[in-house]
Amino acid sequence: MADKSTEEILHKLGIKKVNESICTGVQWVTPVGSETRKINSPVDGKHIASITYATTTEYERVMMVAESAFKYWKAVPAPKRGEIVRQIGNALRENKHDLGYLVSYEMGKSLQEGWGEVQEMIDICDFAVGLSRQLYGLTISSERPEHHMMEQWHPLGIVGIISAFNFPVAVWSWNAMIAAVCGNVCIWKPSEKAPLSAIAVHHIIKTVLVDNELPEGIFNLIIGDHRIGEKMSKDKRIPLISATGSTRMGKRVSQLVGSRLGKSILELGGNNAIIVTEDANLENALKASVFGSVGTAGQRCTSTRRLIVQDTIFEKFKSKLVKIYAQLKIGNPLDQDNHVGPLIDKDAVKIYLKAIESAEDEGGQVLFGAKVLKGKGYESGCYVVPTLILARNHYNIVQEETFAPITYLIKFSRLEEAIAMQNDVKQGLSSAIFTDNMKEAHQFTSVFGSDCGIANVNIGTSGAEIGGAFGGEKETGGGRESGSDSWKAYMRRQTNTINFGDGMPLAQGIKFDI
Ligand code: UN1
Repeated sequence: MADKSTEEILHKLGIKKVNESICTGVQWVTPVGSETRKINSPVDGKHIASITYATTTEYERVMMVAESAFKYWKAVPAPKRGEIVRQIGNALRENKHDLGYLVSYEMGKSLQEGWGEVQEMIDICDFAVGLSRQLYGLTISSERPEHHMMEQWHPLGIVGIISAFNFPVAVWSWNAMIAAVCGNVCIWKPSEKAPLSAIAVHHIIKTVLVDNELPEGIFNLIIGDHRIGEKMSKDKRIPLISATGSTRMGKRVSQLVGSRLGKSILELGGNNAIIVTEDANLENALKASVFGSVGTAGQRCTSTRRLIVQDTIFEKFKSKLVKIYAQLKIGNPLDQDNHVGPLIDKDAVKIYLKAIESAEDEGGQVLFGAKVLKGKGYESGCYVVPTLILARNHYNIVQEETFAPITYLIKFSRLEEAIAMQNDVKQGLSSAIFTDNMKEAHQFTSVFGSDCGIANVNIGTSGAEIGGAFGGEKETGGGRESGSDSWKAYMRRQTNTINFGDGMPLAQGIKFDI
């Protein structure tokens, strides 16, 4: 069992020994099934709590309440919906410490990052509140006399959210808070690897929904295995599925949703590179490279996987990087002295080891790491040493996204060559260049530069702010979530032409006399 302070936090967040896995926002539902799953912490290997998986019976119940809640919620004025989201943001503020702690304990990211994740939730609530008064459409000049043309945005209905273990709560909020102010209701299937954080979120938001006497079905949670995700993807009653996770999972979701001509927002794998040129501020480039590579133990879709460094500074950069890696403290992520926590589970450790082996087989040279930690403090078996490998961009393993702290160092001589390598992977999420040379910076962000959804200058590949649209191209899936005008994906656009005259002129000058 978890220690006393953890027990207290779990209790405060409503986590019981065995938890219901279905919530309709204001009501928890006990599943009829008996398939129970134990959730162990990658931090210390201890059993945190269990959940009972949802079955198709509960799935139908949730769908029914969601459909009826949509009829209610879409009629609530958008700024009033924003007011509910404002209160959810405040409830999250009050619970930031505890929820961040649970995220860290359940998933293994550092406590700072756990709190940071809850902060992203709070920030997106603030963003969504403002947005609730800005769901603007355009007016367009009609070619016909005494006609008005305009665009309106209407909610879609039920939005399905499938989220991954690495951001067990924030990704839900990017989708759910925006979807909610737009007038949609949502159904969330969190990762089976980190469902307790999702349960805690629903305990937190329940108080807001109950206090405001809202009906059940606006925010729904359903925890089960991939079969629930498949059901959601096939379900015609869900016009939009937003899925975050592996490219393999995303392809499956996309096929199922596409075959019924539903919409999807896909936020899948990344293979993110930082280009460091000889004109870079080396200290900053090193800091960003290390954080991007080892933050969340390399388990962000925005993690830095490749460092493409100019030949003239390569040796200097490499030796400084290895020195920093040697100083990284690996251990319990709840201890703020540590820099790197565990991987999510032992399967992830196997994948880490296999990737290193593949890199070596292809000619890669391990510069640091390549080790699983054992002994006191590492009992969970999930702690690995962040690894640096001298590699070439075309290696098969370098072309893959490995969800672990493995970073490939690659040399270049001309910027065009570096950009070509940066783009020469299947994924297209995030990218960065470190340079103080204005021409290089602009080239990187121009049409001749990065092909990714995110292209940064003098900051790393991870840690995107919620105000920007988040997502990427190619096998990353093409979806955009969170800020900017991503809200449009959660609404349907309606073009209205209104004739306020006495005649009936036709467009394109067509005459039709009767
Ligand atoms: C993810 O890993 O799925 O930009 C999301 C970042 C975070 C979000 C990552 N804001 O690193």
